[in-house]
Amino acid sequence: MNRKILISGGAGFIGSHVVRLFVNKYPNYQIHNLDKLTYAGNLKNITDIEKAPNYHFHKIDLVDAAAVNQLFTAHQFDAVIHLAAESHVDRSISNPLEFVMTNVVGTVNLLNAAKDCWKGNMEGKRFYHVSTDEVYGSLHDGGFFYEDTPYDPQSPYSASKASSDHFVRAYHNTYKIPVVISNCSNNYGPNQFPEKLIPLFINNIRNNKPLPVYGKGENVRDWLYVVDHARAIDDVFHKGKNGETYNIGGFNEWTNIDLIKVICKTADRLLGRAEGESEKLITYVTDRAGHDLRYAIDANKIMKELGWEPSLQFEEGIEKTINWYIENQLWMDEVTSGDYAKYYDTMYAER
Ligand code: NAD
Ligand code: TDX
Repeated sequence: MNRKILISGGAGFIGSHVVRLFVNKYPNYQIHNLDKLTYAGNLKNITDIEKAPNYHFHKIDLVDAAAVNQLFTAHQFDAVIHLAAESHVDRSISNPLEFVMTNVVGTVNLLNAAKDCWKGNMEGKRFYHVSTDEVYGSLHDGGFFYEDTPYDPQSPYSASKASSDHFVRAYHNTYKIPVVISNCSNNYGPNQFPEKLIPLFINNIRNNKPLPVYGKGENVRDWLYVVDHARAIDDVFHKGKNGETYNIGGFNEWTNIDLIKVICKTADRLLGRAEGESEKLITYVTDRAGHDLRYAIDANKIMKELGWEPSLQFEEGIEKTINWYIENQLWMDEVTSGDYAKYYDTMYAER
């Protein structure tokens, strides 16, 4: 089947893995990547597929409704996989409005473009919204987040994602847009911007810089390898039921401090350092404001109904990840120096 799919946020961390999977696995699909290329968007993440005949890139800000409408009208997409977002909790604490603009207004702009284009013919259409487990709030007494857990977002980031989820459901209910939503736990793997815990700490270990642990390091996160999230997105996109939500997670919970010790130990081995060397860099710093204690996803629905399961054990995934950052020092250097931003001008100058 031929399809024309708009993927938003495809030059970011998770989006780049989703774009790669779809471009390679579905040569009959035309994959259009819409991205504003903020600090988090990096076309170097997808140089391996940028010349594929079924791949197209559009540098567009989702907040620009006219540009989004124009793109939709020009290409008549029959599906959307929406990943573009401001994604870092600490940035949302210093600049909440930026998160409202991209995550809420940007999502509504995309919904409106789909609604107008698909009016009168919703057959075979699909608007897939990629969201986070953080919309469910913070767990304190054990248990898991289920698909019907009430929303209770605690940070400006999760409030903006929760709001976008509500808009997607409202458009399904009001305008009958065929939608599907997934809420995933923390991702790790290659190409993650080094403001997030794992790439930041790997880079700091490499450079013998302090490892800033927020509070006591007792917060718990459930970690999933990014390629397994991309595989889950493929399953939800193709097999998920209209109007449904699917939770995605790795059943892989770690306190931050235990996770950091695993990273230190693995990095010592891979870098040929004495065991215990990197742990000396651990530095406890002031906690994040309103720091959610624990996230834990129950992923049984997607496993039972869609047959998805994670392919990698955590020990294997974290070693692969640390190795990737060690072997791709140039990627890290360009990201930390800001040089990657020049790539767009060179690559797309005469297009
Ligand atoms: P990211 O920050 O690495 O990438 C976001 C991408 O969106 C970037 O390429 C950026 O340029 C683009 N973007 C930002 N603002 C835009 C705008 N106004 N218009 C167009 N493009 C814009 O994020 P990520 O970690 O890859 O997350 C992708 C999605 O998955 C987000 O919706 C996030 O909420 C969700 N999610 C992330 C995680 C995680 O652990 N990283 C977990 C669950 C869900
Ligand atoms: O320097 C740090 N020190 C530290 O202790 C950083 C950057 C983080 N932390 C802690 C805060 C969290 O408890 O580590 C944990 C993970 O932090 P982040 O990598 O910032 O992720 P988190 O806040 O859990 O949110 C992530 O998972 C859900 C993503 O950033 C979101 O986009 C996703 O929706």
